[in-house]
Amino acid sequence: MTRQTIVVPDIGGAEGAEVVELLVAVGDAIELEQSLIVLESDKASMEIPASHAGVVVELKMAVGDQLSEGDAILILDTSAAYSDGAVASQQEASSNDQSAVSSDTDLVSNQHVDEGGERVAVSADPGATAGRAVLERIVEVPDIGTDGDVEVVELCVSVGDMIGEGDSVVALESDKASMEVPSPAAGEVLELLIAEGASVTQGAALIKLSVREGSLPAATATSATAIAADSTDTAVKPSPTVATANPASEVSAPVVSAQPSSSVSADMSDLYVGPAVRKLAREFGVDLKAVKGSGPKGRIIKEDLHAYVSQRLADPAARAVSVGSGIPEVAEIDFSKFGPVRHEERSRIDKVTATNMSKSWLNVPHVTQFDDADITDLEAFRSSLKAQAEQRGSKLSPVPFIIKAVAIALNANPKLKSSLAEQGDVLVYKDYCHIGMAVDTSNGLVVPVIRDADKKSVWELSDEIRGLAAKAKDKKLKPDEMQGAVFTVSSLGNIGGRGFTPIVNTPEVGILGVSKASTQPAWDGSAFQPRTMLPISLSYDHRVVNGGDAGRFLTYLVALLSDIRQFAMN
Ligand code: CAO
Repeated sequence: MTRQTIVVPDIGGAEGAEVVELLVAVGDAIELEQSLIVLESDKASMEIPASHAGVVVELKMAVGDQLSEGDAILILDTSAAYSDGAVASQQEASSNDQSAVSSDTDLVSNQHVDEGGERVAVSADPGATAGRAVLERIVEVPDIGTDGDVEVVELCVSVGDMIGEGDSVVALESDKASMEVPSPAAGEVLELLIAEGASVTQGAALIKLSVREGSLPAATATSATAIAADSTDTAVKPSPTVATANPASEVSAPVVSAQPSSSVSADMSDLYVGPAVRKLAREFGVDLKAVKGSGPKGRIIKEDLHAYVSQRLADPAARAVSVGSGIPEVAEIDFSKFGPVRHEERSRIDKVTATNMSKSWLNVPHVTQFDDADITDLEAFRSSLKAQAEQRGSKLSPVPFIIKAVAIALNANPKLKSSLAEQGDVLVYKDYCHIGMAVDTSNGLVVPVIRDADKKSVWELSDEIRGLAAKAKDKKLKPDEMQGAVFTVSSLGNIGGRGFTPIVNTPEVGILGVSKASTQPAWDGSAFQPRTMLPISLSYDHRVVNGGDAGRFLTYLVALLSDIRQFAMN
């Protein structure tokens, strides 16, 4: 087997991007460039492609981990047989290789499937690819240093959860200590075998876990007993924990720890708190060391956290710090009082956008100015280019013309592309013209950046806009493709609306909102003429841009859009 560690490639300098989705599992045969995981940074989601083909033998991270360039994602078996599209045939070969099955089976035929307090079964997995076994594993209460009962004070997982090795399964409380029982392996929770409040002793079954072969902890491998189901025995054994072996499975034996995992998580020694409360504390931004626990042995329970937060909010001094500017908060309402409701966790991008919008709204004195550009000639010209666009294999929307015109207008009005520095004492003028373009994606609003928009032709801008928008929608944008804009264009023209007041994307000082063009009657001095009018709105930071600056910029922009021959002069 040739093991190849696949690492996070250059993701444009994003540090600590969160793993939000695993797209492959141990045992999967993957192709070159196949997406492995989805990472989410503050700015974007991106799928990380495989740099080699092969079979996944080990995952080196889990959902929720923070990864940076060079961090390991997984280990692939890239043996020649697995690469170059030979994956399927290799699997076929291994599934038919009964001699390999027997030899491994011989090795383990005397082993019990109930070993060291953790019962394991190899199950048939109709969905599994050949070469990958699925184990059902009962996680039990390990040696907790007492013969007496301990109470299950918290269930940390639910059925269907994908959990990582070491993730807490339950929190237990004895008369001596609180402790969390970590999962000995990564997998999916199939069944909860215990309820909160139950009294348990060592060996009691807690949950049933479905574990992919190979995802068992590496640390246990050295002291482990190799177990494989007898491939000749396809009957379900009487034990509830034993299922059939998948006769088609490759039989590199799953490895099972002979010892249960350690029972007490390290930081429980000085702080008794369950993972659910820890998670809540992280969401509130509360340092748990400041919270007094009222549970047995000083355990911090949810009620302690709520009381702490309420008390902090009631304290005017703390409040000024925690909610900034002393702005009264909007009270949360229990909407279920009025009818059925559904709660959905927001994407990280949505949450970051919300924070950035609030930050800009609260810090930047916004003014929005409106105008209409007569784009009748622009539209006629654009229509005349339809065939040419088709020949080039693309489509030409009004947006590249708008970006081109904005770039020209920005260079003529550089204050609109400046930023404040040194607490507002200094203005930074930029001699480049990178323009951000808001893109609406299923994952939230992202703003890829068109570099040097002022130096590109309308065709080049069109291609780049389409490319960036497609990448944004496919979560393929890198962080550096979303950095460095001097100004943003937010076009809702393809969606509709007569005008809106966009929020400045700080530290930029201006943003252009583009609404839907429509045919309007325009008075030419003797009669009304049908003209195509494009409503645009400019929001600006009034600390930097005054009405005169904004008026000049917008008037010039309207002139450019109304007479695109001007483009040729710039
Ligand atoms: N008026 C009328 N029609 C317009 C228009 C306008 N201002 N702008 C675009 N259109 C039309 C085009 O003519 C084209 O129609 P045809 O195919 O009939 O010619 C269609 O809309 C093209 O739409 P598109 O989405 O494929 O391409 P686009 O270049 O217009 O827009 C992009 C690209 C990325 C800006 C857009 O897809 C998008 O995501 N917009 C939303 C941005 C957003 O959410 N802003 C709000 C941010 S603040 O919350």
